[in-house]
Amino acid sequence: MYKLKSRLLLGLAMTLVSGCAQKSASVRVAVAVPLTGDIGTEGQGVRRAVELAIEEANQSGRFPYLVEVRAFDDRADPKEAVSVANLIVSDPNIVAVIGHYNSGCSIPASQVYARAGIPMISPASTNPKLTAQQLEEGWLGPRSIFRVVPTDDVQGTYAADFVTDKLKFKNFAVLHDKTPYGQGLAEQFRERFAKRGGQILAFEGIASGDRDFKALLTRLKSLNPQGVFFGGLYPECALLIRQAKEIGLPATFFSGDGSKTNELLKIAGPAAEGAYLSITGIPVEHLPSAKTFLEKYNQKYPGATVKPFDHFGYEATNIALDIISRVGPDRTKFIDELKKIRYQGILGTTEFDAKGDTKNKIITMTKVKNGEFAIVN
Ligand code: ABU
Repeated sequence: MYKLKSRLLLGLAMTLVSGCAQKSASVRVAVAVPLTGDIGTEGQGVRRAVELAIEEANQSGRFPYLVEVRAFDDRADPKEAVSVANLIVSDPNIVAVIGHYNSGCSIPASQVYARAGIPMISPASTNPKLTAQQLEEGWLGPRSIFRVVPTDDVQGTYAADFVTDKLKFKNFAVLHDKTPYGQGLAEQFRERFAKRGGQILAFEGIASGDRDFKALLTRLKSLNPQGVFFGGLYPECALLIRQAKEIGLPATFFSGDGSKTNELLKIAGPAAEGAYLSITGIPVEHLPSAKTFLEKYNQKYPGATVKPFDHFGYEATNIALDIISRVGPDRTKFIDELKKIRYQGILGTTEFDAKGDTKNKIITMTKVKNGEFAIVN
């Protein structure tokens, strides 16, 4: 009896020790986004969503090891993104990267990841080049770059068709922030609008970080455009909208997914009323499949606002976790699985095309009404 008891106790102790040993081994997922600066508001949201997904995975008990998040701040700066990417590839425990946010960061960073054979899933970068570059001759790695958001050719075309078909606008002034995202989206809009018979009265770049656009807007006023389309991010978009109102430019403002955030409403204030902003996918609060995600997010982060790309970050992380649970922390196997995945999650079914782009191509148009974004398509 004594011997049996001792053996049981020894067995239990060994199980506990081996269990602890297994859990102490860590497998890492990196999230690389802006965590500081103007765009830090958006990147912090993605980080929160990624951490929520990882916490749920650890609590589920489905992994024999601890899955850890490593968060990196690229400050929305392409050079910093490359530095961050080099740090990430130097950590052998990192299996996959969720990031980056800005296309201008994702494109150069992706080249570092590809050379190291690390898979990357962007929750927000929409410039087509990010994935298209992998099909070009001279690409220095496996085809390992993916994204869960539709691209700017889809969004720019959608916006141009919307203003042509629904609003019957005949002319536009088009502005952009000279970044791969902002300029790319503006070019897609310009091309499609002109193709549909619309007139482009102006096409001009501004500098990210500029704060005074009154001279530019006064010039645009003399052209009397029906609409102004801005390709860029919310800080500049909000100021353009506010200053247009201040100088009496009566045109309707349009922008894309980089501007559609509650931060824009805070800066632009009442001047934002009537502005149109397109967004990738369906806003999370209108997605029945995201109800539980929202509940858990609000529970874990009371008082935090869910940002427009958070549910994409959550989905990208859950896709990564699903693959790790099936093939283990092996980057090569991970990439092979990602290419053929058919994942059912809060975005519906996610599958990737030959470039690595999601096959989900939904764009939603919103309009600011009573200080909120209302769906209008
Ligand atoms: N797609 C919205 C903003 C992020 C980017 O593509 O640069």
